[in-house]
Amino acid sequence: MAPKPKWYGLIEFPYPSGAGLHVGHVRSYTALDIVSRKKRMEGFNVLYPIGWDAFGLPTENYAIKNKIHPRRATEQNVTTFKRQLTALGLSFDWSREINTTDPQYYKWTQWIFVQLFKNNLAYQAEMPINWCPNDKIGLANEEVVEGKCERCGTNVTKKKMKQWMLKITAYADRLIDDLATVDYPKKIKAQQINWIGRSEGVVLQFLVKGRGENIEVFTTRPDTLFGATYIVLAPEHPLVESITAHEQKQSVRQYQSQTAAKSDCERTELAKDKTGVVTGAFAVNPANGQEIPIWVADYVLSSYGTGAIMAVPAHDERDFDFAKKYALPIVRVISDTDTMENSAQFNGLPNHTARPRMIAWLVDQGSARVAVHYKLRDWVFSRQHYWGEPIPIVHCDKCGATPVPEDQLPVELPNVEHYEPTETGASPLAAMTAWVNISCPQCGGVAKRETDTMPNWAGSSWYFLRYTDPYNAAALADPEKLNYWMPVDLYNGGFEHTTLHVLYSRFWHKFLFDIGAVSHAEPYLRRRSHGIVLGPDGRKMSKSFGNVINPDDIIAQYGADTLRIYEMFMGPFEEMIAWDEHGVKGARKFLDRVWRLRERVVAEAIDDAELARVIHCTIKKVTEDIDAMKFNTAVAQLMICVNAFEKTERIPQQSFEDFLKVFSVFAPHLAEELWQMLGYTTSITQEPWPTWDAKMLQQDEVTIAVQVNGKLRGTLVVAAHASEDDVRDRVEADEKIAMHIGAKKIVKFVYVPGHIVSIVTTA
Ligand code: ANZ
Ligand code: ZN
Repeated sequence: MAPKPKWYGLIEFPYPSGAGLHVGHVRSYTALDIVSRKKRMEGFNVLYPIGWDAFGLPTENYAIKNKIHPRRATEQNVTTFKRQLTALGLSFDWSREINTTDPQYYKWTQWIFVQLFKNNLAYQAEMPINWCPNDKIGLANEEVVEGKCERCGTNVTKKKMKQWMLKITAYADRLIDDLATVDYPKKIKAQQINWIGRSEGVVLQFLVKGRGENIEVFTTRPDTLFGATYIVLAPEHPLVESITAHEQKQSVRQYQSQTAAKSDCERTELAKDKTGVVTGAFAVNPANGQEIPIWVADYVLSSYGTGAIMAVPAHDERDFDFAKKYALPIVRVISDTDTMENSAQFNGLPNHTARPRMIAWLVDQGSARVAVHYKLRDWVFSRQHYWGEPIPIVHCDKCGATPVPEDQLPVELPNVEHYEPTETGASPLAAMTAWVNISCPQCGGVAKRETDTMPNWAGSSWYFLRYTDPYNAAALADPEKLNYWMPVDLYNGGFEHTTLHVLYSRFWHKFLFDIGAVSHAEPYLRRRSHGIVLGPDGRKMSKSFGNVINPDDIIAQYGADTLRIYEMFMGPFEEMIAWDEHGVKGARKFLDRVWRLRERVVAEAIDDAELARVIHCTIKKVTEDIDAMKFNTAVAQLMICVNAFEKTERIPQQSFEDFLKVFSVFAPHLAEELWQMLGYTTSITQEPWPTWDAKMLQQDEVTIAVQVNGKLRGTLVVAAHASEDDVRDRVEADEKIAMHIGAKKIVKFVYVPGHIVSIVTTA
């Protein structure tokens, strides 16, 4: 027997929160369950696994609040989730269940970190990090939403701390370019590209007047150089201190400390009132030797480009606002017809001609170099919290940061008495001196363990690899198994993970590819996203709105199949949809109708062409709709099929079986029950997926509309394959239509097969 082809379907493994399963999880998991069940029946070797993304702040916070250990809280939450998922009849391979908090799992998360460290992609840096004063935790940029902590809503401030960083920027180009090799929705690709924000421009040198130093500015608009009327340094720029004139020192320092409290988001907001302070120093414009003032202003960020800009108020909105406020000169260098002006030898040239010539001229004279900058920043990877993977590093005065030897992994999270964050911002692990003090693995001298832990994005950056070989103690997975199962054929998850989890995991996967640990450059062949399920009131489900629907209640009242069918039928899969109790009732009624059909099933074959046509149409439509992830229209077709069954007194068993097979992937419990009632002792899941016959799809007769001079004048039932001549004969023989033609002559007769006849007559 030929080996089965593989198919790997993946859902984003859940975070086992205290709140239990959400109906949003149900939408995503049911959809991929349907695809997985169908693929199995089509003869694929299917991997549809599940596990727990169980480290992270919510569990830690829940544990602190409820005075139980996060490990216990996680166990309880997993038990609840498991019960709920099992009730839904999801066909997960439970033998591959993984848990990111299991030391045998995070051993490999730590191993990957060590490889990153050895390849200079993990490093420590003193970083002004986003700091949530409430959660007492450093936040990645992505966790700051409009200047506020994503978790608790507190205003985020800045705090300088030594952090572990991962050099995702080293992969920026490949993370953009390789998107061309995968099937993701356009919107998701665009979001990733924007997030990485590759920007091609030039770095220009502006000499500081009276000093030997240059200020470098990054600009995407070197063509506007003659219009640069001042320079702006970010308040954190290293030159601020040395160039500021004596009499300006105090106001500059004051301004710097004001800025420290603001988030990048607040600082660069277009609408915000611009502030700044003059340094008293001047810079020389390399294009015309003009001396222009140097300012410090917080609308320039230290973390982007070179942390300094040339301001061109005539052509840049932020610079314009600033120049207006501080009465700085505004010089237009590009006219309304896009030709150059106020630009010396470039005057009169079209902008697109001047631009490359200006760059060449500046590069020639040594005041410019071409540069690419990215919005993407390196990934702040450490957290000062308990409930995460310990970072497997030992600090030695002599040897510096040294990785824990691989044969000593995992570095297990010790049991601490207090896992509350400390007021100083240090991890609770820092207080465990017995654990912290250790001898250096390299020189044997006195050393200390790293006490920071990894962010909750760590375990989810490679979990899909572990499913291929979940109990392997010698490697993150057996290379042969990885090679067989990877890449993931279909990965479904939330839109909100596009720039975080999906990007992070692509980065790790590319790194693992580079060191030969995996054999593909991209982890996911096809990515799709489901729309979120809103509360009945159209708002996001939330405890505080009291609009949360608990899947347990729906299952208890209507059954798991009802919940599955309802969530698939509620609307297009990728769209946001509000919960609707009527829809749930409708789904249950539909299942009741299917249940009653069994009374009319007869063993003998019946020659019913119309019923056969509906069955074949149903198989075709459901097959194609599942492939295209149009689950709602697939359910609609199942309903059409049930209508057709209800119209006949006797349903041939063969037809009913075909229906049950395609229906079974949506409503597995009811389908299995009916299958057994037909006398089968094996499961319907073992049946091959039914096929359709294209010849059977045609309708024998069709109803067509007849228009005379643009007005509907009647309908006719004709053979589906009738020729235009046949149809014309029928039309002319029809008394009612003939009445509308009367004595006039037909000048045009158009027949659109199966749909409409359009007749134009003489006046
Ligand atoms: C002069 C200029 C003239 C600019 C003009 C724009 C328009 P993107 O495309 O996002 O890369 N810029 C550079 N570094 C900055 C920083 N650290 N903080 C804030 N703004 C910064 O944007 C590049 C442009 O953003 C650069 O080009 C610079 O302003 C500004 F008509 O230089 B431009
Ligand atoms: Zn040492």
